[in-house]
Formats: sequence, C-alpha cells, structure tokens
Amino acid sequence: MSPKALDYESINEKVKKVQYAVRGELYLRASELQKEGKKIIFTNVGNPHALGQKPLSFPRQVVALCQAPFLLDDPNVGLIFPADAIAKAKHYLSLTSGGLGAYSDSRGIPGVRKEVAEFIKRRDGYPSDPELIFLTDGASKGVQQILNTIIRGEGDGVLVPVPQYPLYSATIALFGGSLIPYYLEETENWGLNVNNLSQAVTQARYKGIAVRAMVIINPGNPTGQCLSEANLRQILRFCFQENLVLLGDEVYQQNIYQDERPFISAKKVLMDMGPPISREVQLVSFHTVSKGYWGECGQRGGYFEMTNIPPKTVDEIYKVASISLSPNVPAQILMGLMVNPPKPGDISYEQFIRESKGILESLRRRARLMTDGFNNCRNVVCNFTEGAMYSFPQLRLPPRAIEAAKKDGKVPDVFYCLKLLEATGISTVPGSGFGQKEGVFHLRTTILPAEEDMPEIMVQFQKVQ
Ligand code: DCS
Repeated sequence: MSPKALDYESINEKVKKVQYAVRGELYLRASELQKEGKKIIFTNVGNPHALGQKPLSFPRQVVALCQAPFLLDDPNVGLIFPADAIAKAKHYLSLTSGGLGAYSDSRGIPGVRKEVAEFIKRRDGYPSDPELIFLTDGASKGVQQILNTIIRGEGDGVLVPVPQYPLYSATIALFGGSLIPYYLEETENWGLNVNNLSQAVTQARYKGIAVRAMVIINPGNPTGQCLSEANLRQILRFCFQENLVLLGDEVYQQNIYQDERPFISAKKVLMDMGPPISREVQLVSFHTVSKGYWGECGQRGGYFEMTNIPPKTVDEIYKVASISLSPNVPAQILMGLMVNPPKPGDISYEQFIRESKGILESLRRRARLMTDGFNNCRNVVCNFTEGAMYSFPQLRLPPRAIEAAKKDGKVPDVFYCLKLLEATGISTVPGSGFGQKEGVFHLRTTILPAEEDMPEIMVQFQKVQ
C-alpha cells in the first residue's frame, strides 16, 4: 500500500526541515530530567511569569472583569476592584461585539487598533493609521503572516541577522524561502555593519536569489544590542537602495538597560528621513504583550503596523487573516491596556508605576549581574545586555571539549549546554540554534531568574568552567 498522507515519509518536507532550538534538544532533555525529579531552572525561553514575575495588577483586574462581566452587576464589585479598573472593563466591553466570547474583526477590535495608533503617535511624533494596524496572537503570528505574504518560493530571500531568533529561520524554511544571513559584529557589541549587508545581498543575487526583505531585531535577541539612530538610518537607506521591505521586530522596546541608546523605532527614523525614503520604504513593525514589564507570554497578544504598504496588499493580508477568523480577544484587551496604561491622577496609577518600575529596575540589575558573572568565568567573554532579555556569552571551548563533543556526535555547544544542564539543572540554548560564525561557540540564557537566585546561578556557571 502506498504511504498515507500523514505517514512520516510522506509529510511535507518543509515541515521536517524546520528547526526551533528554543524548544529543541536541550529543552526536551531538561523536561525529562524534571520528570525524574531534578530541579530545573528554565532559562531557555523568555517567559518571565514562568520564572516568578508577577502579573501587573491593573491589567489583570480589567481583564478579569471583562471575562466575568456579571461581577460588574455585583453591588460589592467596588470593594474588590478599583473604580478605574471597573470603568476600563466597561470601556473595553463596549468596544467588543458580545464580550470576550465573541470573535472580533480579523484585524482586531477597531477601538483597540485606534488605541495602538494613538500610542505609536505619542511614541514617534508621527500619525499612525488604525487601518494599517492588525492585532495578532502574539508577534509570532504577525511575523508569519507577513513572511507568508512576501515569500513566493525558494528563489525569494530574506535578510536575517545572525545570530537571530529562530522564529525567522523556521518560518522562512516552512514557507520555502531562502534565509540570507548577515553577521552581527560580536567585537563591536553585536553592532550591524552595512558593508556586511551589501556583501550578503550581492552574494545572494549572484546565486539567483531575489532578496525581498530584511529583518532587524531591535533590541536584539539573542544578542541584546540596541540599534543607534545612525545605524537605523543606514539600514533604511540600504532598504531604499536595494528595494527591500523592512521587518522591524521591536518586541523588546520596553526592555532597555542603559541610557546611552534609548529605544528608537524604525518608523520614527523612517519618518524623520523625509521623502523620498519616508514615502517609499515599505516597513512592517511588530510588538507584543509578551515582553517588557508585562511578560504576558501566555496571553498571546501582538500587533503589527504597516507603513507604505498599498491598500490592495493590506486587503490581501486582511483576507488571509480572516481564515483564522479572529485574533485572541482577551489578549487584544491586554494590548489596549499596554498601549494605554493608567495615567497620572488615576486611582491605579501609583501602583501600576510601582509594579512596572520594580520589574524593569530589577531586570536592569540582573542584566549587569549576568554579564559580570559570565565575564568572571574563565574562557567566557560576554557583551553587556543593553536590552531584551538574554545574555549570549561566547564559550572558548578547549580542544579536548570539542573532541569529546565530536566523539559523542554532537555540535560542541550543544554538548556543553547538555553538560551544564546535567551538572546544574540550568537549561540554556546552544548558540548554534541562533546561528554563529564558523568555529565560534555560544550559549543563550535569559536574564529572568529571580534576582535573589542570580548569584548562585552564576556560581554554578563558574563551576562548570
Ligand atoms: N520576536 C522576537 C525577537 C522574540 O524574541 C519573540 C519571542 C517573538 C518575536 C515572539 O513573541 P510573541 O509571539 O510571544 O509575541 N521570544 C522567544 C524567545 O526567544 N524566548 O522566548 C520566546
């Protein structure tokens, strides 16, 4: 009998080709060890609540009321919920057509998209059109929707930073496109060199690949660098010259741990550059409720904003989004709250500021503790985490470790991370999962373990050296 369509040998080869290291071999081994009773610290995923970060009170109060609207009719509701949370819940319920149990428009609730547009305008100083903003189930879904629209087949290339977050490599593989790497400069704090970009494009075109888009991750994952305004200008000019769509992954825009390079959006820099570039370069920017001091990864809320994308293309993206009917509605409300949080004078303002500042300041200290801890290890060098949630130290593995890995049939950094896991229970991701230069090895860990556990974790890292 011929194989059935879902027999392994006959399924879509592109599915088999996909690799996603953040939940790969290391994660699977860590889960096994956990089942056997070993205490595991999961620093493989940027999943703050899983490592003890508390949700912010105000947004959860609002969403709780939206989920259980009958509480709004309870005469005691005001004893449990602050009046501004009650008012906000009523506001969001009034924007839905039937509450959280009803599908929304496939682009998201219009009133929330308007709040996102107002946030972007406040942030950048330029108008933003709610019609060009789509709400999504996390930023991942948005990235997939856009890459799906761009990639027509193997001959289409997308420039991706290396090291990169494997959402990009995996999605490009799944859609059958070609990933064109451009290497970030580790010795320049993971900066982006435009000459590397030109070289990457020239080489790809020589191979007959139509390079159509470029991805930037700012702040970087796994590399943690923040792009300067000058660098963003160079990138946008390059996209203009080379006729590339820019995908601006800005999910870590709240996670900044230094003052020299505050976050600046690609949209703002594009608009600052003026015509013709500001009218020509096609840009799609992504954001999420999963990161920042929100860390609401499980809620799956995101948005993307399109700039200079023709209405007919927007309609096609809308049509394809409609196949999934509606993004997750509770997360849309969280997104509304994220872009429109309590204001000075509101009852919940002070508590909101106290909680959010507390998380961000602790992350800043943890970024420092981790970088310093790695740089105190023998045979490790590590750039400072300027932003995002990760540390990406380089491991100077001795030849005998590389030999031992080879004997075991493993990539050396996978071998090292497995050893680290067995010895300490710390579950990291090998650098090879993100891409790195030939012969250089890294690991990625999040900076998310509780601050009080951090010194002990760094001692554990030092022991394995
Ligand atoms: N873009 C980047 C750069 C990310 O790091 C992530 C998540 C996403 C997009 C997608 O986020 P959401 O779909 O949740 O909005 N980062 C993963 C990571 O590297 N560790 O944890 C999750």
